[in-house]
Parts: sequence; structure tokens; C-alpha cells
Amino acid sequence: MITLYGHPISGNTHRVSTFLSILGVDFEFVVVDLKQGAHKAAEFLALNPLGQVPVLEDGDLVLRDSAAILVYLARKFDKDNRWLPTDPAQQARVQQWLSTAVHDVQSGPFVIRAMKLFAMPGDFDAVKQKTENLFGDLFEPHLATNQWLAADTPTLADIACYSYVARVTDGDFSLDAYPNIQAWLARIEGIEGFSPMMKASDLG
Ligand SMILES: N[C@@H](CCC(=O)N[C@@H](CS)C(=O)NCC(=O)O)C(=O)O
Repeated sequence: MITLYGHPISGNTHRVSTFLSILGVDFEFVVVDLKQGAHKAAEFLALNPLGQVPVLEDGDLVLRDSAAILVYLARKFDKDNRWLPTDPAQQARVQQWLSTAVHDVQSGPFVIRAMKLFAMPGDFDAVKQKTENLFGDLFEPHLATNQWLAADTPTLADIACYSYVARVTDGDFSLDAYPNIQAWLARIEGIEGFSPMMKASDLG
């Protein structure tokens, strides 16, 4: 049995949980109480010394980092290699967007949301500008002529970038100016098995 340690309003966790659901893989979800600091307790640090969710456990294998976990799940369960192609150029195109998810999406949409929801310190206007550049220069023009980020069909690239782009609105950032991004988000939400990310306001 696979165990996913995460948090219901963590986008990094959501990437993994929704991909498991799309793949139809059963898993146990263990909530790590970030508010109470459970991610910095010795028990969790033994799984991930960085003290971050998500962590995936599959037998003796313990993996941190959402992108690495997505790669593992694709290779292990997607026998047709649809989500992570094996052709060098196609695989690199997916990797390109995984890097975008980990770096650019994390330093823009992730931070703008965390500043509003969790009072993460920072320069809101600078992060807003970064997010506008990311959406206006990369995502929106790319999605004007492409249905999906890295291929003609959905791949890990779409799964990895989805959660924080979709939830950027939690950071008082409107997606109204980005119709191609909105249409792409809707296409992802229509993938069979997709499971939505809990809204912060529903956490209770
Ligand atoms: N590169 C990591 C980033 C994980 C991450 O930033 N997780 C956040 C929750 S979404 C976290 O655990 N933050 C707590 C902390 O950094 O102390 C990944 O992709 O999994």
C-alpha cells in the first residue's frame, strides 16, 4: 500500500494525490498538521529532513519532492508511458515544465497565495509582477496554440503546474485576463479520475 503524507490545501500534495487518483492507484493519505508544526517533528523529519510535504512511501522507498514523486508514479504505474514519454525530446519537454512548476510557479503563484493565506512575509507587488510575467509571457501564449503544456495529450507537465495556477485566486490574483489558462485548467479538471484540491475556506 502506498502512503502519501501531505496536507489537504497544499498544492504540492495535490499534484500527487490527483495523479494517484487519475492513475486509479489506491493510497492511504496521512495528514501532516502543518499548522501545529508536525512537519518539523522528529518523526516526520526522519522521512524528509527538509520538513516539507509531500512525502510518498511505497514499501521501503521513501520519496520527497512532488516532481520526483510524479516521475516515480508515472514510471511505475503508467505502462503506456503516456504521462512521461520515453522519447528524449518529449521527455525533456515534460521535464522543462516540471522545472517551471518547481521554480517559477513556486516563486510566483505559490508565494502570492501563501502571502494571503498564511501571512508569508515578502514583497506582494514584486511577486504579483513575477506571476503576471509567468502567465503573460509563458503560459497564456503557449496555451493559445496548444491544448496541453508538453505534448498533444496531457502529461506530468500539466499535473505539476495545475494546482498553484488554479489556486492563485486564493492570493487575490484574478485569472480574468488569461482565458487560455482558464480553458486549460478546465481541460485538466475534465481528465478522468481528477480530484479537486480542497479550498482553504473549506478547511474549517
Ligand atoms: N520542492 C518541494 C516543495 C514542497 C513544499 O514547499 N511544501 C510545503 C507545503 S506546500 C511545505 O511543506 N512547507 C513547509 C515548510 O517549508 O516548512 C515539492 O515539490 O514537494
